[in-house]
Amino acid sequence: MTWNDEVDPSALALRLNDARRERRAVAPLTSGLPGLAVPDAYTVQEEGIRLRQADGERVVGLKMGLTSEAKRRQMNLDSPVYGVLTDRMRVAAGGVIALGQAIHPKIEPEIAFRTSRELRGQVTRDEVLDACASVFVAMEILDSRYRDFKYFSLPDVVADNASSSLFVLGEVEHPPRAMDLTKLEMRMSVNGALAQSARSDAISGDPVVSVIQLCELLARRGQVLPAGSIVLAGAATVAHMLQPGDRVRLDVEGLGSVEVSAA
Ligand code: 0L1
Repeated sequence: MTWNDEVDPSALALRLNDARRERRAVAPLTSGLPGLAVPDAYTVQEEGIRLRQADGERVVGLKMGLTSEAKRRQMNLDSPVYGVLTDRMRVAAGGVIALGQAIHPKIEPEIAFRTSRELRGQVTRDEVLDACASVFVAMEILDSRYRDFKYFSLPDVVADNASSSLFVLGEVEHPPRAMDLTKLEMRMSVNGALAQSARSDAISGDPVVSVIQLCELLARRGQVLPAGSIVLAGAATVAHMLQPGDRVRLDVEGLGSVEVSAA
């Protein structure tokens, strides 16, 4: 579609930004704009990030979404997407998520990277490993700004910053070549009981492939993955809906653990 005065990306971004700030679920954008395409949706996402930057937030990295087959099937959405992480979205390891400040939050087990060099366009697995200073355990809290999770389409998710809300990072960072990143057992427990488990190759077949895909998606927008970025490689399983009192812990073989609570 082409933008006109009625379909203005800034206005759509403002609608989603207000929904986030006011913790109010809104109708998917495509319910009024069925022609909204994924590239247009990334324009809305970028406008939304500009609003957050104008409010003092600093971009610290990117997240991949819809990386596991389990998640794609659950959401009935078929390709990976990315969103942007800001400093204000970070929760300290062991910290508390205030559920009253969210709409319908859910949490997912992830693996994260920290880049030490810029990555641009088509990159190889070796180039990603060379450009990443470290790999570590992470969880992402999603909080789609749309009513009912199941009615939205890919452009809706993209425009809504891939549902990203908060993230928590493990405190111990490891060199990315120190282990086989495709074979790590990941176990997420809630209040001591196992809630989700998977092997790390559930993330796009290999979490490093997720970073390769991120670079390709960014290149389509004429963008690069900057040095010093945190990259959440995407979830290995479906998400757990957070309830007050939940204590969520993720253990990843070889990478350690991280915990967060919900109140
Ligand atoms: O991180 C993700 O998988 C993005 C997908 C968002 C859909 C959802 O809100 O669960």
